[in-house]
Amino acid sequence: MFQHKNSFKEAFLERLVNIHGKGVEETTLADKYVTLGSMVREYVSRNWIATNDQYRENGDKQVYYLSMEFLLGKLLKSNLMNLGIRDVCQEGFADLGIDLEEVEAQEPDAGLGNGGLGRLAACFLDSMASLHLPGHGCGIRYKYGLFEQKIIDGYQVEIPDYWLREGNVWEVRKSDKTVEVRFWGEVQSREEGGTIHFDHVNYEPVLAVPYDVPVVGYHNQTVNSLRLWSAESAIKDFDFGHLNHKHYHKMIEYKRATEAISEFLYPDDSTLEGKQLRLKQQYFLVSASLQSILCRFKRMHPNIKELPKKIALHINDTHPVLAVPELMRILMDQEGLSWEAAWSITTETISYTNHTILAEALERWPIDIMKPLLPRIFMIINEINERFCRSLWDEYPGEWDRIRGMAILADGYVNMANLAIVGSHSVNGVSELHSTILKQDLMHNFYEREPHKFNNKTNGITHRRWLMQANPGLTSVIKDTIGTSWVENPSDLIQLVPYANDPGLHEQLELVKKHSKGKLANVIQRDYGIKVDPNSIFDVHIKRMHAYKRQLLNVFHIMDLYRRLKENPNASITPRTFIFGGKAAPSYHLAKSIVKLIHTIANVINHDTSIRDQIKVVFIRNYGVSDAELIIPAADISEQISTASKEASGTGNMKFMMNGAITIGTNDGANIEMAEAVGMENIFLFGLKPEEVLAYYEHGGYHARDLYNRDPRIKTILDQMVNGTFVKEDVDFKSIYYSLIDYDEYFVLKDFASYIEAQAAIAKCYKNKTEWLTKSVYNIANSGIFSSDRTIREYANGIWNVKQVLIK
Ligand code: NBG
Repeated sequence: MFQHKNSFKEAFLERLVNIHGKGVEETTLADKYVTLGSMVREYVSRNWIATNDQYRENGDKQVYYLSMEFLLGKLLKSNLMNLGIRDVCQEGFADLGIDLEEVEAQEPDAGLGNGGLGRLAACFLDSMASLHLPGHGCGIRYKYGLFEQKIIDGYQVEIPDYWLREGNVWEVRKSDKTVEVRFWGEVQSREEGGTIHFDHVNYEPVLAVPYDVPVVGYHNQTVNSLRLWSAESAIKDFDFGHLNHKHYHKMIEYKRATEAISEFLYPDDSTLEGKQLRLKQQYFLVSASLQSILCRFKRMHPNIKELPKKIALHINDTHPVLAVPELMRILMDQEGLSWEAAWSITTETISYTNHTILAEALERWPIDIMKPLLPRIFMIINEINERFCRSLWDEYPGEWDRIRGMAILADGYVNMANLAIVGSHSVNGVSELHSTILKQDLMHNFYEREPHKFNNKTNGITHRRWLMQANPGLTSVIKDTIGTSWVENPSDLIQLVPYANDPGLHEQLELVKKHSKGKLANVIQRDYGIKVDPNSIFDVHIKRMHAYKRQLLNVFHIMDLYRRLKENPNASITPRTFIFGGKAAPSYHLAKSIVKLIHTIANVINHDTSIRDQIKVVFIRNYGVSDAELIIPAADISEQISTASKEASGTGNMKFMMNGAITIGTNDGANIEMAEAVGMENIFLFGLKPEEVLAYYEHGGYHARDLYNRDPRIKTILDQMVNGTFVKEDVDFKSIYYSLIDYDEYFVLKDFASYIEAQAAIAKCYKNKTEWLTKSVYNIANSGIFSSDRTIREYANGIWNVKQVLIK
């Protein structure tokens, strides 16, 4: 049906009418989306089955990427592109007077993630399938994704994101693969044939029902799977006795509690949510995934000891770390292995990525919460801890502080990162700097004991979505200049270097950028009523709202620029459009007041005619994957200005680079490797170095108030925040004000002068078109190593030991 536009048109029209039961004329764009989506899903299924058959027949080693988050965005366009059938659809639709892009826009974003960690998982799935690697995702089918952000009167308001309202054309419910996950109850021990067995009794069963989503490789036959688990009640199997009134209520309560497990994604990517429900979600994901993975494994391989040869389990941050005790439980309680045998299989199978050093994000669960909820799992964790601590006592006699810091159970908590390190064979960070900090600082004691476990895997992004799909204009310019080998081998983008000064290429790049900026400007005008000039510098800061990401520093630059224009009305600057986007965690008050502050200054600046439209400030509400695809190609400047040492890697930074934006950034995360790749002259780095920041922390910070008193620019900005210059309404930004003046944990004031200097250099550089475009070419040319294909190859070879499988 996708061979030729005519057969496509025919098949499409027939489906459209059949599925929706109305005449073609009456169908909506959404109907058309569902129709095309289901056709594509069906088209994919042949290869999907073939892929699974081949994996099974060959008994190839499989990777399972366990993650609480997969931030997929939309799938129709990327599936059409990966399948190589988008042109046929576009032509067929053109004949029918249908705009394919409009149809694609109908798809709701699958927002099953918070930010970088979830989006990284989605990029990895795309790379694994595109590189012919047998790698699958395991996650939760949240009914509600990350909340929808509304802005009311400048404030963030959260609305549930019921993304499944109209169903999901990509998923296939596999009821026959349902498994049971057990909570609560107690553990009984019994002796049998000289060994002790443990039985989990009086538990509450929850059914885990898988919904599989195909993951389509780029121009190959591979279709891997993303298995998302949904929680359902096991009413039939659960003994309520006779359904009298009391039992009825108990049943309703049980049903509600069960379904709640896959209801909501926790909207926080940086602080530990100490909620029992979150722990339930984590165990639900892990137990369901492991049961189904082992069931498949056992059908093919009778010898359980082969597990590490045939399966790699990767845990995305500590959220799925209960995979360690869960695998131990299955191997011992169900497979009858000894502790020692189970332990060596478990640690050889599991590997772990750390994604942050922020103290508040390091997971610790109160024993009081975990023990009753997961009695057998807790028992096993306890035993892991005992054995581990015993070996520490032998190695470090009397060093109680060291041992307490490394213990899995300490001070009434289960320390999840320690469990992850002890229970896996590989621990990696996500950029060189981050991995170094793990080794030298956060995990130093572990590193000293087992240095071989520690390694780095610098993050990457799929160039298929973030360049080819998001920026078709730039894609064809690159193809016209250096051909197409970079599509397969993104590092071939380096072939652009000889053209770095090429006026012809510059001209085309400028045209493409203008076009993208125009498109974004139209959306801004349409959705926000703000008129922005496509000739101004588009200076973009899009990511989660967090103090360490320092949206405040950006705001202070805007306030400073504005002050200068007000003081000198005839001054002319390089006009700028500042674009922000990002959600604040609902309970993160400071981040929410920064959202309000941005709206407050935007409101004043955008309406001040005296500055002659030289500055505009826009906040894109409900920022998500699809917005990023629109915004990034239109950006001139990429704001990557986190406090040095705090951003583990960043991945947005790489997307901008690949689209030719110039980075203004700190020496943090992957920015450092980007600078090494592109050269210092093609990136604007500023601010404290990570070692300086860490040294300040050692000594309790610095005196922010002195800076306030010394630098009149800073004083003016801070005073203006609270003295009514911007704030005509009844809000106060005192909490921001005091957070800076009293402690300034994230060195906003400390880096201010250096940031302003870098921004001035950027403004100057932008005036010289040739210089700017040359930098832009160098950025694109050197972005290839930040493709997630490179990252995934490193995981495949360095951690998982998994080989390519070409699907026939
Ligand atoms: C985030 C880091 C980012 C990093 C992504 C992906 C968490 C816990 N961490 O810097 O903050 O790019 O992970 O590795 O979400």
